[in-house]
Amino acid sequence: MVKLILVLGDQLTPSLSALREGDKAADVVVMAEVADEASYVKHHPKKIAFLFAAMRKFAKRLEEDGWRVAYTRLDDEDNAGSIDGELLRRADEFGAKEVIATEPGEWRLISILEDMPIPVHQFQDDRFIASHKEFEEWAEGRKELRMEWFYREMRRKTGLLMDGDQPVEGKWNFDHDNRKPPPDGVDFSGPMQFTPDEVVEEVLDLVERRFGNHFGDLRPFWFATDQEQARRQLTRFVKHALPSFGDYQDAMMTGEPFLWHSIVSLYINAGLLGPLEVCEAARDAYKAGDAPINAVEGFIRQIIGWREYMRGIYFLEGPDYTGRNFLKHDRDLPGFYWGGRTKMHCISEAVGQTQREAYAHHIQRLMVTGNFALLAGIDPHQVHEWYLEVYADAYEWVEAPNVIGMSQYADGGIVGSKPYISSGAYINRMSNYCKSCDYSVSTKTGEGACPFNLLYWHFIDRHFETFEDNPRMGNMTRTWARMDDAKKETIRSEAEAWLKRMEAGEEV
Ligand code: FAD
Ligand code: DLZ
Ligand code: SF4
Repeated sequence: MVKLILVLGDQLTPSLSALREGDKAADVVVMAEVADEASYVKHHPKKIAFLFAAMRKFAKRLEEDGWRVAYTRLDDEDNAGSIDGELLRRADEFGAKEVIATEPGEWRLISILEDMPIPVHQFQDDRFIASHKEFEEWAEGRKELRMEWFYREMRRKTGLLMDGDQPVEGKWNFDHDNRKPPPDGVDFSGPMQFTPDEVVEEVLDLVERRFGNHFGDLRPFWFATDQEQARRQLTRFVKHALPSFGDYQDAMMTGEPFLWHSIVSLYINAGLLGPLEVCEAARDAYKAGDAPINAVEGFIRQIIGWREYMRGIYFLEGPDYTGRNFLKHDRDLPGFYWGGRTKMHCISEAVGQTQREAYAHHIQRLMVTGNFALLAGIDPHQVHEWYLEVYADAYEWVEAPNVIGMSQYADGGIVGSKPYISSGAYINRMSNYCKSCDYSVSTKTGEGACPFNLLYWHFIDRHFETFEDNPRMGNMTRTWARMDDAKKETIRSEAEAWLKRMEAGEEV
């Protein structure tokens, strides 16, 4: 009996578990561009175009490989508009009575598949290094789920950078050598850019017509859209940027959106690159003496450590995770997250490049847009939706633990043992943004004071009781407690006045 094999837009991997479970001779692969997935949040047009083009190319590859593929384009007349609708339509068409799927990366879609009137067998997504069971077993009974301990397990499991059962060069983590401020000049010209071919051009026209009202620039479009192109970007990164990745992974520079980052998250998350293949390329560069240990260890940790850990947390914590709001923040996301004008140069740089490229690197996401939202008390669900919409690499399994957990502390400390907050001093140390800002980073209160400085202490004041016993926040809460009352009152009233102006839509 014919079965349907579902391949979602972020499952573009030839060795996908659903494809392994299927029978090439009898079954039909179902792939569909659907309005529901493209607009349940208003994804950045570049992200939609990337996925649709990559899906079309992957479907062709499967056909060349001997699969029968039922592919629905967004504009097809009989497009049912949703994944479950398309599966039912195709079941009818082919007389199929069941579906084979690889578990989606979002609770919403998992439950849609579970609720279908025909059986859907959801197989594990074993493109990840740790299975749900392994993560659950690791988490079981632990008081704190710290990434560093999980990461060591993943090093042992993969054997990456291991010397027997010990880490190479005697240390698990070389972060001490990293996090340098930006250098004077930048000698790396960013990721490989691909000229749109016919398939991509057709998709760009479609996305322009249908999703032209979503936030973000569609053109110029340069992403890789197949495995071969994505591998070329990986090779370029390893050769030109990896050697400096460690040193400058936290640096930010005006007009330089990519610096020494790899720009591979969108390709790994959609399935065009495998996480192990990416790590092995970096490991090989280390072995060949082409990249230092601090860069390679730091890079591999992001992938087998942070990436796997975030997925583990998302599935461990369950479907209510994105609704958590430990600090009870309820302010609306201000218009400057959608490209409105702001005098804060750091925000306008991070949001501007997000609008243009659907990309910002980790420290921009965490310490600029994330830090600001947390300090200003923005509703974490709105922050979560923003991140899910605007980044080409955003899927809920990875975005939500980064935003709800790491960035907004809305999970009450599962991902981070303290909130990631900073005053303007951190941004000034790690970037050259403050040099071109209307605000003065060295001014704490009064005319021209950097809003991060004001809001930082305002946050400590608002949440003093929550954090006074947190050992990692002790310095800050004690400093606030010791501050004289008049200064505290100035900070409170200036911060509140500033937030009021922001809420009123003034250019702040
Ligand atoms: P590099 O800096 O070159 O890092 C290498 C790789 O490590 C990345 O490609 C990615 O696969 C992995 N990685 C690094 N940090 C993380 C992390 N914290 N979690 C998971 N993987 C990581 N990453 C996403 O893939 N999707 C998201 O939706 C996403 N949302 C984020 C939201 C916030 C608030 C923060 C602070 C981080 C978020 N990240 C997300 C993690 C990180 O910012 C991106 O993975 C990274 O910026 C992607 O760019 P890159 O490929 O150049 O990464
Ligand atoms: C993100 C996305 C978009 C924009 N469009 C589609 C689509 O049309 N068809 C599809 O199969 N998948 C799409 N996706 C990816 C899914 O939303 C993704 O599989 C889930 O969010 C789970 O990670
Ligand atoms: Fe951002 Fe403050 Fe620096 Fe301006 S002065 S760029 S607002 S940190």
